[in-house]
Amino acid sequence: MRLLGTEASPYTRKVRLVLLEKGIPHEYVVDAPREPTSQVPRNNPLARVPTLLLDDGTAVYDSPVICEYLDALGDAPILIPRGDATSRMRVRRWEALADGIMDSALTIRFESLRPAERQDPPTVALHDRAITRALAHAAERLTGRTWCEGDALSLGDLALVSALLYLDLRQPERPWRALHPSLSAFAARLGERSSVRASLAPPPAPPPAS
Ligand SMILES: N[C@@H](CCC(=O)N[C@@H](CS)C(=O)NCC(=O)O)C(=O)O
Repeated sequence: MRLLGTEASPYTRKVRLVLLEKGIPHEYVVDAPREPTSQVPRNNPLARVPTLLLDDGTAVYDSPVICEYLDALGDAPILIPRGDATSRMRVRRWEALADGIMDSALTIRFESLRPAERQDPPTVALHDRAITRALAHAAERLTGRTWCEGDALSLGDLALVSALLYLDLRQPERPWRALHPSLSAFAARLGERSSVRASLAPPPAPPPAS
């Protein structure tokens, strides 16, 4: 299988972490969907990354669907609980919280790219408040805990660290570590995992043009 994504995309990082944690063989291809040569719009009508291409050409999107599919491929480790409906809901809810942080941070990013006179401060403030609340909510629930849910790594952890790394990239001035020691410790713990380190390494170079 091939994963089309971009280095900055937090949703792509979440999927990469799932692939790496589960040891699923794959090729990661950096492919910005707006580039004229991008394969993304041909495969995903929404023209968004991440898009996962299976060996038979099937395209899988968006990131929660991809993560659920990948998790169902094997049990080592199980990242979305299978049996207990409440545990499963809690992990998916952590993912929703993290994805919501990503959504709001992306909205703020797109606003910042518009000419100053066309930016909408109320929109930025709305999404900024959502991120602030979501971080406080996550921090409170992580206090005294190692993992978002249960006693092992789950998709919730991978989604949350992806959201935090995106904040580091796009909002380095946001003092979430100082405000939330439990989140800071969580990010440091997750940052030691080889999957997270590999996702932050420079991507493979494209093959030379012939
Ligand atoms: N809900 C989607 C969101 C994906 C998304 O918005 N990806 C952004 C990049 S972070 C994208 O591809 N935007 C289109 C573009 O940049 O042209 C998911 O979870 O996969």
